Amino acid sequence: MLRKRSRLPRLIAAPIAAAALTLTVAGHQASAAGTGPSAPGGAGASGKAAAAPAPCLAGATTLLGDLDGDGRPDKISNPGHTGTKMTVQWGAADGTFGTKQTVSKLLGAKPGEVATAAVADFQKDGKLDMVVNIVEPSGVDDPATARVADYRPGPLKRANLASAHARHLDIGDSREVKQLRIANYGDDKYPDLAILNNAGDGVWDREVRLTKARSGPGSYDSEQQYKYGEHGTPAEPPAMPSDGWKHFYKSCS
Ligand SMILES: [Ca+2]
Ligand SMILES: [Ca+2]
Repeated sequence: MLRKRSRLPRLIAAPIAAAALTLTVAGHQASAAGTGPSAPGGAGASGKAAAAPAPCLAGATTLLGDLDGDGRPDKISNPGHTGTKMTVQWGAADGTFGTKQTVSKLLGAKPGEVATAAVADFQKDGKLDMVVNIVEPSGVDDPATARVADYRPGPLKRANLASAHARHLDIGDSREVKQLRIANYGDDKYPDLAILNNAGDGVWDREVRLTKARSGPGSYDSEQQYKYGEHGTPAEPPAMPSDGWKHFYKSCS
């Protein structure tokens, strides 16, 4: 018993020394990789966490910014600023962009449904976020309500634009959303939302959702609506902002 014990330290000593050597080598490699100019090899996780460049505009209706969180800019196009014809092209490692994919299809809109989206970095964490609304228009005066209405903070999944932190947004609870646009209300640094909707009985509204620091677009607020909202009709719809992206993002060139 005693003899066995006395030999124990020596038996353990060798493995410990080996382990210490391994740690030293690993530590050296890690620091060497960290000091490299690009360190692309690094641990996979650290590569993924690399910050993407700030979003920028490649034209009035085209935003370059990281939507899926891989650190590479993706290309988001929003013809007419309406949010109804938005497309995404995922950025590749060599700086090119993949084929255009319609946001409507990625979101899984069904036949007859209209998908509307607005993209900006609402909480200013460097990753683009998306507001989505999916509704089957009523075709009559009575507004249809949304099947899906979410605020989806980035990163979003490439396959279906899902977010791990998506939350319901009340934009489609009682109104039929026609357009979603980025807007600037209150003049802080957080992008806000302007919504064109069918409110029923021949009334089309511009509704607003203001963004608070780091929380994304808020709920309906009658004071903000009174201050920034507007009524109209299908024939004379309320004015909608088209300079939201331009206000918050600089040109890429
Ligand atoms: Ca990306
Ligand atoms: Ca964000």
